[in-house]
Amino acid sequence: MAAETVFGKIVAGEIPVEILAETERVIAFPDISPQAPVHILVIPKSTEYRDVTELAAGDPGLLAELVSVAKSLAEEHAGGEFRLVFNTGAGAGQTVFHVHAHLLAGALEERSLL
Ligand code: DGP
Repeated sequence: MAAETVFGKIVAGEIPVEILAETERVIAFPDISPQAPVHILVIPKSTEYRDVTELAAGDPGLLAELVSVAKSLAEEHAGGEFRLVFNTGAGAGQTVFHVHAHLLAGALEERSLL
């Protein structure tokens, strides 16, 4: 179980965000500090999974749903081509321990990997 995080508060509606996509189990909203012309966070509503390895092991179908939502958003906002980044672990730059995919698209710098 992930500890309470800012994304848990977003899922609970305690911190307002612009919801760009929503399914029963997934929501997506703009990153507060965009690193690309399109920079959207796609997250499960469940607070159970700290990172993508836990999600892949615990609920691979939900991981597939994240990817599917990311693809739809990339089609809507950036012609369908995109980069999906899961920072995993503090040493790799993860700061929020509620699994999230960074969807990056639109005129990306060749080496901008976040
Ligand atoms: P990471 O470093 O991979 O854990 O990325 C966390 C991202 O979350 C970072 O790019 C900034 C974003 N972020 C943090 N707090 C908020 C918030 O309150 N609202 C939104 N929209 N994004 C946030």
